[in-house]
Amino acid sequence: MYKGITIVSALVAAIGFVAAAQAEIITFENPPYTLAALNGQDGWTTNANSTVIAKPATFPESAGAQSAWLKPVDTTIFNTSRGLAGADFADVTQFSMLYDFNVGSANGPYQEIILGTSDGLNIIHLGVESPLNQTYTRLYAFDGAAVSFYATNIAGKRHAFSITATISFATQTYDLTLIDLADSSVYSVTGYQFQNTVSLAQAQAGGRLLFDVGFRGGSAYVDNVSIVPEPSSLALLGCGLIGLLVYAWRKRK
Ligand SMILES: [Ca+2]
Repeated sequence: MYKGITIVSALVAAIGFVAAAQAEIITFENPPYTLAALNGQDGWTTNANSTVIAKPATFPESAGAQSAWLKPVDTTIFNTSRGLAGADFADVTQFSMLYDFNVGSANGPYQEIILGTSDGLNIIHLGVESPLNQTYTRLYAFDGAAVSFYATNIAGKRHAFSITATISFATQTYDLTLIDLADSSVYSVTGYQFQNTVSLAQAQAGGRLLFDVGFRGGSAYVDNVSIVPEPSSLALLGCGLIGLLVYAWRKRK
């Protein structure tokens, strides 16, 4: 009886692990996007500055024929496009998306993607810009008040990136990998600090993926957006336990 209960407990832990590990990716098919499918609680919203459209021919390989198009209404001012609300977070959370941008040629155009909370606390602050009076385009990430550049010249390349970040609330850091889809070059940082101190509780209370797009030129497309809370170490322990039980059961037979 005791062994039976243990096996049931391990099974429950394993099921929990599988549920937590399932990635739900927003592919923006069948516009407008309305399905509450990301961890059962997402809500992609569009406003005057964003909509869901057919994927441009230049868009990188991704699921389906639709993408979210973030567009400027007035290229002389800062526009904010709100994206995914109610994202679920765990101690370790993986965020990924495809990002295809064109910053245009107006003075000082830039765009930013922010993964943060509804309280305005930024976890990841990632951007692309063509600095005023400069001829190059660069990618940057904010780390507190500082700005760090891990690619200083991406001009002349296809401006489409695969972005993956693994966020740790325990250490308040994230690992970030960008793959340039034009030439497969990889930019990565590890152990990068959150821009703001954000506890797991704060993120769970106000999780929101903001496409805070500072349009002063150009436009952007996003696709395959996912935020996946990774399984807890306890659930992993359950999986290890079930493996041991199966081994013991087979040995007895
Ligand atoms: Ca799509």
